[in-house]
Amino acid sequence: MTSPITTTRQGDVLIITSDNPPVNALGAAVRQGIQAGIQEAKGDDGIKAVVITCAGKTFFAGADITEFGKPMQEPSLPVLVDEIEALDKPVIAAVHGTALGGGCEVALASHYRIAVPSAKFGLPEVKLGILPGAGGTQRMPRVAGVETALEMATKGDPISAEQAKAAGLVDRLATEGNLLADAVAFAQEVIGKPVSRSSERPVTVDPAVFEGFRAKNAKRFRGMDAPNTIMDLIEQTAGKPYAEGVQAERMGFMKLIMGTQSAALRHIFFAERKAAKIDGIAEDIALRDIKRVGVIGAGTMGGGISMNFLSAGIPVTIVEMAQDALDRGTGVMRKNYEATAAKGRMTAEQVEGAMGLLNPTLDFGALGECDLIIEAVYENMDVKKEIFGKLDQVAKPGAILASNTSYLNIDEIAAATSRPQDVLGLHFFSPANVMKLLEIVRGAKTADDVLATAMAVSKKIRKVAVIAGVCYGFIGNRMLMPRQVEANKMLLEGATPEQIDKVHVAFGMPMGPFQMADLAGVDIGWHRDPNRIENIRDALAAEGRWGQKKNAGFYDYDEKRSPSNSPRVAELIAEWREKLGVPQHEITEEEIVVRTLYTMVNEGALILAEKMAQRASDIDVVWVYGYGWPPYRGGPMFWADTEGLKKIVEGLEKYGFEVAPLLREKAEKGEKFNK
Ligand code: TC6
Repeated sequence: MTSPITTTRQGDVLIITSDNPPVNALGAAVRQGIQAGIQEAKGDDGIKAVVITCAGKTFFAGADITEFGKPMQEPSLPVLVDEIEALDKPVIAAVHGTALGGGCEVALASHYRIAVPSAKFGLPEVKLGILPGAGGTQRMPRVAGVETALEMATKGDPISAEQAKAAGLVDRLATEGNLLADAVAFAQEVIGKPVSRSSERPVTVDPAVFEGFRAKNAKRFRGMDAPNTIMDLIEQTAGKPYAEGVQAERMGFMKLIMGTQSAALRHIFFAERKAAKIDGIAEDIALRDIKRVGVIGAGTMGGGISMNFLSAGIPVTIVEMAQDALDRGTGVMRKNYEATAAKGRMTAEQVEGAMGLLNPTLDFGALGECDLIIEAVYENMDVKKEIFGKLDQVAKPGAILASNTSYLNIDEIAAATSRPQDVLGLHFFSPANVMKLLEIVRGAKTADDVLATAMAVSKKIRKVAVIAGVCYGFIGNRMLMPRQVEANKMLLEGATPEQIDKVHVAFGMPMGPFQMADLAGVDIGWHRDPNRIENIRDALAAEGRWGQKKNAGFYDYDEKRSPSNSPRVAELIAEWREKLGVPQHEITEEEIVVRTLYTMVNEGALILAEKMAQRASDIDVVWVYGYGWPPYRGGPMFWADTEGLKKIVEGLEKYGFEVAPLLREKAEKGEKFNK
């Protein structure tokens, strides 16, 4: 097999080039090739300096994640980076694309770093539940300072070459497109100078920095193993020799990589990428061209959906029925962009650029120039059918017609047109300009190229998309239903909203079912008839307890929106218990887990058996990216696998639930949902 590494010479500079598509992951062959290159430099007096660089779209994007959990082939990455650093001839890392994880550690072990301005540096290991285990926790503080190291290694977000230069991580910026020549010139300048090794640099640590950092991020890192281990390791750089720190790093790495959190996070990494693959459709299918998008409805959803496209540079025609609604909608979009600009995440020119791509109009006929049209009006089948009938008249041939419905039948909507093959669901999640998830709903007649185009477009607007089949609530909302039903029942049987929410928050969710109801609005879906009160939720809504927006819902809220238990809600619950004659019992944490979480897994098994999701990992992606399921638990189906499917079945049976046949079958065979 040919090596992905080649070495060439320019004068007395040895150039080690990796060509390991798609992202130059540091797999065994790459590591062996670099090691051979370093040996070549060591053994040849004619070589006075080394440049390490990559072909293709990026510098090393990290260790090869597919190798994790398998026997390690020599040299390991920690050994390799030490050999790079130990060379007594200057080594220059020449960086383009993204130097991530192990890639960033190769750069840190090199004696100098040069990068094109578009390059990025990052330590994203924490997002995989592990830590920079090739000296990264020890070299980064020495090179870029403790604060930069803490930010990069515990949060995992990359920084620009410019920021890296300011932090001391990059020594020199190269001219875009001229990286190799600039790197060789840099190498020639430093030939003969004593090499500066990152691991030998001193580091100063102010304990107050750590205290402050931990306090500021306590909520963010709640329940997560990796960030806490990383903070400890960086703290250890103070006053300790490098060798000792790196040994602790090794132990920390091994512990994390063998843990469930890392397995869950790696599962989600691959699940997200797998979700983009549509079963039965060739990857090279010809796509439809999407140059302009139409959005029907300038409400919260329509506005948020439009912003995705505008931000990606795709012009949008947005249609409303009345001028004031149109003005209000475009006003909200502008305000949202300006708020982003105020936080420094957009420039004023970018705001104007995005808004300049928007064509707000009352003329439905203007949708005739759009290649993809998304309907985002309220949930009413008759209204939607009427809109799609009208769309059929004005849309150009081949335009994709999408509904943003959260529940309704896409096939019925498609039947209102003469072109059901062009119709599908695009279910965005609120706030649509922020939430990463997109459910692409495949109708019975949706054409393959329509689905594939929707998937490609989702990538352009930086969404994580999952294919769902036509069923009530698709994947996410369908699984939310049993959770909600059981949570409400438990209120009547003796639990408090706080008791149920607490279990969900302790599990790692951002909030529990009742906190979520208060945030979304208790009045959502209420029939608004004060004489028709059928349950506790209706009773709250009828009293104007609509949730956070009214400072009262399942909880009472003060001016700062801090919740407290509500005596009035307790009274209402007691009234309903009595009225319905529901027997009381003590509700344990176990019961809450089974009735609100195991039931979701059960519904997920039904969804899978009905082929409403392509694979179990797609369900996990929906819950992690759309509903705040803690990524370190890998999504409901992965979590069920880690709990053990037998245990899930026993729990469901104990509380009298009908177990989904697929779940039972897998439990009996000792199988898992995710292989
Ligand atoms: C580490 O370094 C630990 C070090 C300590 C050791 C002791 N390995 O994302 P894309 C695949 S941990 C293996 O669609 P993009 C990916 O699965 C690592 N495979 O591309 C996909 O395969 P598919 C720290 C990898 O242009 C294909 O490449 N590094 C790896 O949108 C294309 O990927 C990270 O966590 C990998 N490391 O984004 C970085 N990376 O086509 C992870 C990617 O068969 N990677 N693949 O589906 C990324 O963030 C992004 O891939 C990207 C490129 C920004 C590099």
